[in-house]
Amino acid sequence: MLTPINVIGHVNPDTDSIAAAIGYAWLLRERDGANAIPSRAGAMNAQSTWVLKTLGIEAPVYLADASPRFERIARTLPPILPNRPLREAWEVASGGHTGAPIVEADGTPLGLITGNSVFRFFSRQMEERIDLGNVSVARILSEPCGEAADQDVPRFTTNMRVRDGRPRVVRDERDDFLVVDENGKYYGICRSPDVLNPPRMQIILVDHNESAQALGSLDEADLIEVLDHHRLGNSPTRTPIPFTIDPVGSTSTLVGERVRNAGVEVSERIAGLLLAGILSDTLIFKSPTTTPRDKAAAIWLAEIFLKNQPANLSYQNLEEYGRAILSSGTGLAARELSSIITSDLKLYESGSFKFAIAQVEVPTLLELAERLHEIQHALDDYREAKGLALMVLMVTDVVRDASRLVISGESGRLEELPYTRLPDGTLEAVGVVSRKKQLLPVVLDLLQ
Ligand SMILES: [Mn+2]
Repeated sequence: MLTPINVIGHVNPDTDSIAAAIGYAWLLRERDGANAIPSRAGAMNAQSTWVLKTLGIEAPVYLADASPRFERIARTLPPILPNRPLREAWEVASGGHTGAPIVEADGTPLGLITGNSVFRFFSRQMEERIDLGNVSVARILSEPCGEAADQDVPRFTTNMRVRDGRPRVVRDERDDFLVVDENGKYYGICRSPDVLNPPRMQIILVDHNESAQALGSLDEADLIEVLDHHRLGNSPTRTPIPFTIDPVGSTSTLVGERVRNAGVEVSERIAGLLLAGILSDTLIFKSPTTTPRDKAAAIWLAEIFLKNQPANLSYQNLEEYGRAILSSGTGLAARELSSIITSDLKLYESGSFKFAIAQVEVPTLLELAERLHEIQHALDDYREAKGLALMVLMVTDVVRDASRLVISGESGRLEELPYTRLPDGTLEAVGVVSRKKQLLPVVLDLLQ
């Protein structure tokens, strides 16, 4: 079997990370015949959940870290029922290089037939039957194999880290161990050499390259490729790898371009998914990070998707689809206060002036009013706890391209911000959606 390759986006995955992982894994399978598995490094958010459900696409596999699991080293030998004759199990155990798995009809493993277990069974039979005089090997081999199984074999669960099972294996005299699924049912057998030296996972990072944003234990895996559109911040690799950082608006753009160049036939679902990644990351081309390449890729994908939409959908154009995607995100009412403030927070310094700008994207600003009071308090608390002079929360309405700024601290320094002050004390910044390219430069100017 081909080595599995996990294609995975950053932790706290957004729609671009999910779409790029699924789309790129699909291309690698389609174009290169690779065993590429779309993966995710965290829970799906409301928007990407909506996109996958709308398109009828399965969520990527969740990978908490890149440390190999027992599933990876398990050999899935066909199980043998305990009432089958020992001869049958012995043929498997002596023919292969592992023990033979003896498993009840309901999938519960009873144990393993190994050279040792059979030897012990023969010895017992000889002792018991010595008085009868005539002990035939053929007769012993026709006994139910369950009787001869080693029933004390340690069991490891498929999703357990191999490194966590290693101490147990090192202490044990056995060579073979059972692997069971989360329900304790038989999955396969693993051998001690594989436990002591498991194959490293093969990982492709999409939509990020900094290990701080990647799944855990990346150092235990082989990083074999990076496809991204963020600033460079990766750790060294063991060998040279294909490494792409292209300053476009989304990683889905880069995947879409590769799909187009490969000339492979792309389904409307994959086209709709990559299109969703582009529209989400560029806020339907309104984010200042958008480039002509994002639009070109989106238009090409939209042509494929809109013409052959799944039966339940009837989007007229790319904008309508984009607005539906952006509206599907979680509103302020349903979010934890702490996540509103800290899930996308960046710290800055201007001389000795320390400040923070947090951003939260919402499908509507209507819910801000009812939570403004507690948000303001939480900002004040956070700012004081961190010793900041100023803290700004940028609540961005991604459907209508406007932000509301909630300010805590020395707001006097921001009096000249070119935005409208509303009666509730917040600032209304129409057309402002990017912290990096729009808000931050204006704030830094005032602080000079
Ligand atoms: Mn992205």
